[in-house]
Amino acid sequence: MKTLLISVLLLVPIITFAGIPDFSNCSAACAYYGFVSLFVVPDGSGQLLTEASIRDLAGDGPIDATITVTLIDLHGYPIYMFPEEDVWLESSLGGMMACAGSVHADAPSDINGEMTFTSALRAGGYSADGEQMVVLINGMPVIGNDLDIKVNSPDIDANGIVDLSDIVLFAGDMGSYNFRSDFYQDGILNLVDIVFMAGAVGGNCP
Ligand SMILES: [Ca+2]
Ligand SMILES: [Ca+2]
Repeated sequence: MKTLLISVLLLVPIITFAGIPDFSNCSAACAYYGFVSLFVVPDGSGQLLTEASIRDLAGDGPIDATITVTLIDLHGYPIYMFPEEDVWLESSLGGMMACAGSVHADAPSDINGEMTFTSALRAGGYSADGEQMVVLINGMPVIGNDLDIKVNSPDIDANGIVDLSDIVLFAGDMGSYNFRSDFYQDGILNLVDIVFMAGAVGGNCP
């Protein structure tokens, strides 16, 4: 009986802490090392993270910017089957406005505690200069792993739908340069960006 009791007591911490992320050990990494741009639309019709762009290097081919998150628990073990909806992305200064509950990991974590982001992000808004992407686990940022991914969207005013108000802002940017309207991210605003804008009108959050 005494042995059983000791065994049970020893198991308690494991049961208590298993599956709880240890933020000092969790990490997030982008498959591409360097700055990338991502075109996002509230209806999810934007670029996949596996097909991101490098600003000013259009034509260089799509860039795989898959984000991989590794979840480790308080005992140092990988966390298996952590829910995908509890791990999501935000931009560091709030420039990207994600559709509610939409910008989360692809699937629950695997046996190595890993989960990925590869899909197009359902979002609007745009990143400011120097703004990065941050992974949050249950609302807590994975510190020290900011990702050099900037987004722009035809939903420029970030209200969840691409409509006339966005077209007005877009038209105001033409003739000069503004990253927020450079949807085909080549460092210039021209007809190609207009085509992207036109194709996205009406796209809204689910
Ligand atoms: Ca809008
Ligand atoms: Ca462009």
